[in-house]
Amino acid sequence: MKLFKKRKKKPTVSIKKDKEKKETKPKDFLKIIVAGEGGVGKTTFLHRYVEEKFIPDTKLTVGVQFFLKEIIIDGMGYKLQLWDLGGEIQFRSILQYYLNGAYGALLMFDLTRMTTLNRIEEWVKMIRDEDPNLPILLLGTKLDLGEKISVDDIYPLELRERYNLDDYLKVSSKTGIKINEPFDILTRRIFKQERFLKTKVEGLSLTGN
Ligand SMILES: Nc1nc2c(ncn2[C@@H]2O[C@H](COP(=O)(O)OP(=O)(O)OP(=O)(O)O)[C@@H](O)[C@H]2O)c(=O)[nH]1
Ligand SMILES: [Mg+2]
Repeated sequence: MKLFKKRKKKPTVSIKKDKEKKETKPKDFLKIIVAGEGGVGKTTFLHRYVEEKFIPDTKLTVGVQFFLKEIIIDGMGYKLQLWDLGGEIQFRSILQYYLNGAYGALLMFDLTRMTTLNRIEEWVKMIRDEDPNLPILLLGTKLDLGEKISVDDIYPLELRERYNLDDYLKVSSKTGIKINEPFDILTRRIFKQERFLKTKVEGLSLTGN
């Protein structure tokens, strides 16, 4: 008799825990685009952000790949749905279709390859064609590569100014420098938008604690 009572109790407790968990989670996803030329480190960066580890042997992204992450900013919970767009030229024609419904974008170039910064303009235009007001953060990647870095800050800062980008940060997935900040900045920026407050706020961010 004693054994039977014990067995009955256990599942009751775990079901209650699950229920409590569900009730404190955010309800919907915030779609964020991660774009930039092939090999700049987008997939590596997202692995670092979501799984908190550096994966040195990523394969090139075919089309699009998804990552999910739940974060809490200023006491509010958000579910980020991160769309990692393959940067190789052969995927360029299909990417436009993935932009619809995005709330923000991270645009990345490789600090050791000036050519990847030169192509940023093309990416900005593609994104702004879909949504002229989309918040965009510019990220220079592979900051750990020290002497190989060939892009001077003045160029990305000039682009930031010219296209009214929301910020410019230098990151490294290898060392873990500034991995969380871009997402925090972008999420705050998204929720500051007047149009967002008016039309999209319901159902997107939703927990408190
Ligand atoms: N040293 C260093 N290497 C990095 C870093 N981030 C990425 N890499 C390397 O850069 C290469 C390309 O990284 P990916 O993340 O696959 O690049 P991607 O932008 O996703 O490329 P596509 O999928 O083709 O668009 C890989 O060999 C990574 O190991 C970094 O912060 N530091
Ligand atoms: Mg990739």
